[in-house]
Amino acid sequence: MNEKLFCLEKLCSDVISLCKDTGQWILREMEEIDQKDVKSKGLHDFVTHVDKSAEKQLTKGLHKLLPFDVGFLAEENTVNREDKKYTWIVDPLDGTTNFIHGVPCFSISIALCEEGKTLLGIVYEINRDEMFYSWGNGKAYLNGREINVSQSNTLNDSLLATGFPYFDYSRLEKYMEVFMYCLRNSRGVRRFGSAAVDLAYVACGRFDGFFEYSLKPWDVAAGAFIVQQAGGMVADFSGSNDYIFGKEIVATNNLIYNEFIDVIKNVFD
Ligand code: 2AM
Ligand code: CA
Repeated sequence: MNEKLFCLEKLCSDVISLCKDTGQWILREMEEIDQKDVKSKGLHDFVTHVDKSAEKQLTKGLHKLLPFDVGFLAEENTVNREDKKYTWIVDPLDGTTNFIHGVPCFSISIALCEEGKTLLGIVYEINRDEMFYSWGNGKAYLNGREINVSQSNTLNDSLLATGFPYFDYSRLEKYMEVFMYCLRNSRGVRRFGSAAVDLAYVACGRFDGFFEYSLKPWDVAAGAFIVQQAGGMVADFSGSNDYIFGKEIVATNNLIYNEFIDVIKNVFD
């Protein structure tokens, strides 16, 4: 299959419909969820039948939309990973811990990549019915309205977001050093519990910057792309491009990037 055989704008709109349907189903399931439904995948890492069923619904729908030469990289492994020209990177429920505790911040995150290059990204924050997306025309959208990163030009004027380490404590001290710097030198630091939402909020200018380590490709692929399309910057902690598979990410508006990455580089180098 080659790119001429599908229109990214139409594909994006079809994936949006799919996310809406699955997202509303997830919301209905939240009423029923019980601690007995929660299984542990690793230290402090949980999964429910809702994550798995949502992933099946999404990957089935995505397969119908693009049936050929497309593989999946999906968090719950309900589909085999195969290396193809195109890859859907899917997190059916980003913020599972919030979901099982009834805290209303979780999302669906879907990106389509062609040999490592992201072609489209969608983050659907289910509770607020907010659809963040871009299909690579140089623009990003929230519920049909174009969005851009913020204009704050110093960390001191910035609201930042992060995710606290919850299983890999090997870099906790360095993380805390950056965190303390941010506490002292910004308007504040938020921790919402869905990296995809944090990135979407950087894209639309609610947050000015975000950093976290130990993230997986499905947590960041879509959101990082939306940030870039909205005019922002994304990097790993050394300022390079290995932020999808490299398990560390910093995303900012274009104005505070140098100041923020210097703080992170100095600590993590
Ligand atoms: P997940 O819900 O898809 O696993 C925020 O720190 C990120 O880490 C989220 O994107 C979340 O993705 C992941 N995560 C996994 N387990 C977590 C936990 N116990 N607490 C916080 N985040 C967790
Ligand atoms: Ca997940």
